[in-house]
Amino acid sequence: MNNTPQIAILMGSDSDWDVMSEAGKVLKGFDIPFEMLVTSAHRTPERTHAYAKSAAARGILAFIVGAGAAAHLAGVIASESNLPVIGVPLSATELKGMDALLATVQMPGGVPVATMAIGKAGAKNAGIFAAQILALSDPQLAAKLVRYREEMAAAVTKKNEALQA
Ligand code: RP5
Repeated sequence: MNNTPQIAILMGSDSDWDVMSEAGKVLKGFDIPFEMLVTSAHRTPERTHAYAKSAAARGILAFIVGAGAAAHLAGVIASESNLPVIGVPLSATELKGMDALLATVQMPGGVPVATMAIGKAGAKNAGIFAAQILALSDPQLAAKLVRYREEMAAAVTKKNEALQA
């Protein structure tokens, strides 16, 4: 198996790591190689720009980017790369992620960021969304996504049956 990372999971702070790990768990479940690192739009701007510029040449196919507060990281990555950027707004302030949601989703026309829900559900969905992008050219991965849905539905049915018992 080729272990070159295909997805880059980025986040603005180590305090984001726990929530963003949800995306990593999903990718791992689908056997998608990924890398995960902290890089900040504000605290390490040069490193962030250089990383975004060089990612495609290293084999990265899409970014998953989480940040809280004035969440500019996903937008900055999108401004430096033509790869798809999936944004995950995180709850890091008294505004509980609404600040990050608006900062992530309100991109100017021409520079898209596919924005997920705030927090863990958003990070998990970002992993699935990245898998769906890769599955467009990978029938084996597409089959795994079909199974994932079937298992999710079966788990709901099972829980419901337990409630009825
Ligand atoms: C953002 O500020 C980060 O993405 C994080 O969610 C938030 C708070 O960062 P720390 O002060 O915890 O490092 O840039």
